[in-house]
Formats: sequence, C-alpha cells, structure tokens
Amino acid sequence: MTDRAPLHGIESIYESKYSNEVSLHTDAKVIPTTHDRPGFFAWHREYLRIMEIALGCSIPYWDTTPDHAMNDPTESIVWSDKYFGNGYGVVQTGIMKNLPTLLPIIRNINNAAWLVSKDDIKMALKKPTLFEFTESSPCAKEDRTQYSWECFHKGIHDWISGTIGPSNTTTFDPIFFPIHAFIDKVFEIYRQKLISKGIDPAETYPTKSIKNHGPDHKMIWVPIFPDVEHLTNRQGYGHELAALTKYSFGPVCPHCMNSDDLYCDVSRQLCVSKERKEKDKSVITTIATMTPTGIVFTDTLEPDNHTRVKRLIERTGKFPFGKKFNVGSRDSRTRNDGTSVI
Ligand SMILES: [Cu+2]
Repeated sequence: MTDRAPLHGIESIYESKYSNEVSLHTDAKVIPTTHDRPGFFAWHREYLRIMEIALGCSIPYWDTTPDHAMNDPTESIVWSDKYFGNGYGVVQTGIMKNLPTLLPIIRNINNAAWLVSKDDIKMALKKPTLFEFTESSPCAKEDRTQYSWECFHKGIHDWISGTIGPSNTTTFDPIFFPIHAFIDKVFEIYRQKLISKGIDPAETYPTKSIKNHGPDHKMIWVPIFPDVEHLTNRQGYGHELAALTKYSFGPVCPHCMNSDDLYCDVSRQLCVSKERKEKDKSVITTIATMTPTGIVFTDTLEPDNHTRVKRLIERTGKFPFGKKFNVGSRDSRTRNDGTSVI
C-alpha cells in the first residue's frame, strides 16, 4: 500500500528518478481512451500506481485550494525553489529542475482557466451519480455547475500551461503527478461516498455515452512495462485497486498541517498558501550566443513573471506544443492575454 501524503510537509518529490514512463500518457492511441469520459479516472489511477512503482516512492498530492485562496496565487510558495520551481518560462529552480526529460519543462502560469477551489470540490462531490461526476462534455461551456470533476482538473492544466497544457506533452512536466494524485484523491472521496450509500462504484460504472471508455475496455499501456496487467476500466473503479493507496488528510483550519508554508484564514476557514520568498521571485537565465570566437554564455537575473515567457518566445520562437484542453470558464484573476500558446 502507498500512503499518499499532501504536498506540504514533503520536501522532495522525485529526487533524481524520472524517465520515459511519462510517454505512457502521451501516446496517440492512449489519449482517446483516457480522457473526456469515465475511463479517465480508471486509467489515471492505475497510471499513478505504475509511476510510483517505477519511482520506488509515493507521489504527494498537490491540493490547489490553499493557492486558489490567496489574493495572488502566482506568488504562492509552491512556485519556489522549495517546491515546484519557477512558474514562468523554462523551469530552472525547485525539485523539478534538471530532469532528464525529452522536452523542456516550460510554464506560463495564470494565463487562463483556474486552480481548483474548495467550492469546486464541493460542487463536484454533490454530483448525484457517477455519470454526472465523470461526464465531461460541458467543459467548454462557461457554466461551472455543469462541470464534471474531470473538467475541473483540465482547468489546472490550462492555468499552469506550457508543457503541461496539451495532453501529448503534459507528463513531461512532473507537476502532472501531484495534480493527478489530488484529482484521484477527490475521486476516491466520491467513490467512498457512493460506497457509504450502499452503491458499488465498479458495478455502477457509467454506461451512457462512453465511446472508447466502456466498462470492460482494457486500459492501454504502451509496452514500456510488458508485464503490466491490463485492468479494465471497471476494475479501475473497484475496491482492489483503491485498496492499494491511502490518502492522508489535507490541510484544514486551524492548524493547516502545522506547515510553515500555510496559514489559516479564520474568517473564511480556509488554509492559505504563504507567499514565496524574495529570492524566488527571479531566476538566473543563461543565454548562449554564437560569436566569431565561439559560444558565449551570459547569465541574467530575470523576474519570474510573464515577461520571462515573452522573452523566451522572442529568443526561441513558439514551442510546438499541441492543443490545450478546451475549457470555457476562467478565474477573473487570470491574464487572458492570448499567450497561452506556450
Ligand atoms: Cu491531467
């Protein structure tokens, strides 16, 4: 059994291990059977488990609600050397820097969409049946009350943007895994809610509008791990798989896990992330220039804000990332300035 702990309190995530397991997600055959329908929850649940076996350690979950609760979530301590690293441009700080990934990790936080809030979670957990909880076709509409839990998750991808935005590159930013562990945690809360009402989630796997996502559809794993057992989607909703993971409680007032990086906003009864430190508000960027005498490297200290992304585009051109998730609503605090192509 793995014990998935919340992000706060865990200071190292992947250490030095990160390899091609990420391509399990990005394969063109895999994407249609793992997104936009109930198979999403089954496949991603098993994927987290495979990743944990490959890493030899458990993945913490990133509960985004303390960041959403800030006045300015872009200044959260998670965008610092202690956690995920810088939020704009190429990731050069934090526990995810210098990973041997095939694509650069690039971010452009807060341009679009949203981070999941406590209200979003409440809204998702109120869905009357698994069908409503998992049905994702209205994500492109503005009305958030119509959103499935999968829709809410798409907002996090698009809020961070860059490498994690499109499904064909998303896993190359390892922040993918703490996000998906959080999504899976809420899926588990919903599953337990059904069980407490005497409903078996595997038995009631949605069978309405489930093209490519049928209950007996076997999850696809490109053959990196030839021995991986191909569970069915229904098994992905079942007790046996769920029993392999346990989630610790997330941050709640008044103690907010006694974390140095959270505080309790008593009036709203919400744990809120603290701001990153001054030293984390800029990043040293090394630029290579060709000169007649050879390559010259110059170090510049750039503020970790949106201008860093603009300069990156000027220097290297737009990155050939695929299509982002199509979500209709956005947090009014996002920039929405059209640079979400990165
Ligand atoms: Cu995702």
